[in-house]
Amino acid sequence: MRFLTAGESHGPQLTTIIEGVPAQLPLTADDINAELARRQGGYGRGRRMQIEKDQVQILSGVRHGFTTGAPITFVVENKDWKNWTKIMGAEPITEQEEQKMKRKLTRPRPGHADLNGAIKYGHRDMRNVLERSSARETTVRVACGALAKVLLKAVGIEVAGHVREIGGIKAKDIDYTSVLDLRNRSEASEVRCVDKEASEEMKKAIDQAKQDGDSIGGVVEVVVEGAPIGLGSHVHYDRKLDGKIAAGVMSINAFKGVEIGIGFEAARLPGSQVHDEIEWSEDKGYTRKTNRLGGFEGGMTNGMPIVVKGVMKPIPTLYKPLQSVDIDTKEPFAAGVERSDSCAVPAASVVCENVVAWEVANAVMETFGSDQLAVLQAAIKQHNDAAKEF
Ligand code: EPS
Repeated sequence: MRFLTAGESHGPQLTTIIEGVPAQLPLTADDINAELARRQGGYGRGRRMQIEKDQVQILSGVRHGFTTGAPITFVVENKDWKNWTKIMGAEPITEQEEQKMKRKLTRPRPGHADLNGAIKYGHRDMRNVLERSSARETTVRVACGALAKVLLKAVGIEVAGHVREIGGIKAKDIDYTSVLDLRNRSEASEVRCVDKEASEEMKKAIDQAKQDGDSIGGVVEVVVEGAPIGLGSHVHYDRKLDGKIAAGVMSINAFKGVEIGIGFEAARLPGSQVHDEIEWSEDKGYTRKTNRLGGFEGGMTNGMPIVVKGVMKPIPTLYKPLQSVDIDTKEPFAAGVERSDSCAVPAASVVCENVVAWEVANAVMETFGSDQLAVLQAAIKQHNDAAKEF
């Protein structure tokens, strides 16, 4: 499967076209909208989320509630567009009109794509960079992930995400019985954190950051349960699924690090405390006594839950801006201030969940690829039965 996304933060709409989805998959706009609503929530979001009510329009590839095998088009409208039609319009405008609108950005925000993108693409107005580098784009990446989740669910794979850390406040390690349990408990928290005490502390930290005109980041975690053994491959670097997941997570706006399983902690422990001992039972087949490697050995899934963490840096748009330089005058200035969120980590956990879901669904299609859902389901069942007895 593959997809492209298009659209600017304050343009008319966001669009994605997804190709390679098997036919006969039951799919409705509600499946996608539920995920879009989750992404819009979370403590610490700014005023933009009160303007938008993200709803998908399915414009191709689905008929009477089932995928047809043809490319699927999702469109999500930007309600804010009506306030930006002139500023963001495709039609030429005069210099006087541009000056009157006062929305030209010439003071790049440290940590944002503004300056590098402007130099690279030759834009004197860095709005041309900002509009596309905005995390608004994650709306349609989540729409793709929502579709991936529907496909995964149909083959017995569940995905959940939660927040482990915000602004230096860490959640206690939690015991969860299943991915569904993890999902229900994180869903009940405004910061998507299953530790209730830590949730309250995180909210206070977000309030403080907002009051200070500052922003804070954090750590999110995604767990995938039910993946068959052998998604990805050891035979070539670009077929390793842990590598693809890491690339997907790293590509989310503001993400600066990825860990699989215990991740960086593996550097500090002896091998006997890192690798997971192998067991076999008639009921479950091959399993591991622990899951420190987060479901991966040799770039392939080993049947244990996939566990991925991602680090989000604080959002670079600050109401108390850092020092920058005006690209017209080269004089030092405070960076530009745009409306923004003081913390988007809870929303980012939903994005991360959907990005990981896409990579896993894609690996399922690569390994068991089929044009029809029922054939895919049969192939996975046969593989799972054989792996148990192997
Ligand atoms: C963003 C800035 C804010 C966020 C936006 C990401 O938008 P605005 O400039 O319109 O206030 O709300 O996120 C979304 C719109 C979204 O849907 O997540 C940025 O600069 O990255």
